[in-house]
Amino acid sequence: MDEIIIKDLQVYAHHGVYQQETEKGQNFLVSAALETDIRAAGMTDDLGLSTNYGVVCRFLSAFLTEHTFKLIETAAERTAEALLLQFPRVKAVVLEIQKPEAPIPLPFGTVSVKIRRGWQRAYIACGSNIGDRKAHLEAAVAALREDRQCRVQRVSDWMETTPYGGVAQANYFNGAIAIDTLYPPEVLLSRLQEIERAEARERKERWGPRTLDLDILLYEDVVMEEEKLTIPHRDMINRDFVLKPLAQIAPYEKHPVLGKSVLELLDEVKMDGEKHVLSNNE
Ligand code: A4P
Ligand code: MG
Repeated sequence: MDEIIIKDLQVYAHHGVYQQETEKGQNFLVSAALETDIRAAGMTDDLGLSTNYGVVCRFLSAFLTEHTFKLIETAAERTAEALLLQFPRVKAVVLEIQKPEAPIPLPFGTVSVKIRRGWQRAYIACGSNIGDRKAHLEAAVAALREDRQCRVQRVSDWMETTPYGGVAQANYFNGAIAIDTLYPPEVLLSRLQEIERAEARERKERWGPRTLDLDILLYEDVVMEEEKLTIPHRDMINRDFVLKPLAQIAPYEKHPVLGKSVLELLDEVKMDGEKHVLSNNE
């Protein structure tokens, strides 16, 4: 990805653990590599298609002088987040904050922290089979749209499906949502569970009826297997009601373990798997 690079922006600010640091202040040097596509701006000579580095410098300077943090770790974390929320063309930022006048009673050049933060693509499966099923799914999309740390990119059709998993229950509506998010996977899961709770989801029976179920299917090419969170979703490859809506919004996205696209996985489940999708089933 292209980059716009700012090196050693000087900011006089008040971050530090010691009282003298927060009271008197000191110089910090901020460097940022903004990962962003600048081809269109380069081809047209139009600043409107890029991110103005002067504005970014003023933003960094204002943010770091208006806030006070004990740790430069926190200063970097919060600054990166604010920058990503403020400048929509920036996909990720590598941010370094140096503290060359840190109170260390030894000769040294500088100390710094350096982090990379960015928007991450995640795919979410949603399902409902109690009450106004489509309204529950719409509520999930609305809640994600309202969350500044998430940007809803695509939403599939809601597809009516017969229940899977052997529990006798009403038909579902299922769908898939593509988001870009600043949340790491575990935090995204908590956020989705909050949204489920807001729709009065009660956890009773495994595979049983629910007003709203939100599962993380894929998160970039992350592979993790913990009891609380498994990515890619453990059972997605066996579920036509997951793969069909997912194929609508991300047909060529690859399963990071199997190396197969969503379309390939859907073809396999269509051939050998159970059939649950009633509508949209060409
Ligand atoms: N968990 C682990 N990995 C993940 C992940 N990738 N995304 C953990 C979300 N959660 C994940 O989920 C149980 C635990 O899984 C969570 O606490 C989380 O830490 P849950 O939603 O609380 O409970 P559950 O309903 O017992 O499990 P789950 O996995 O959500 O249910 P399923 O397997 O999705 O089954 N038939 C049709 N046609 N359509 C459906 O949508 N859904 C189910 C629910 C059954 N039959 C269905 C449908
Ligand atoms: Mg779930």
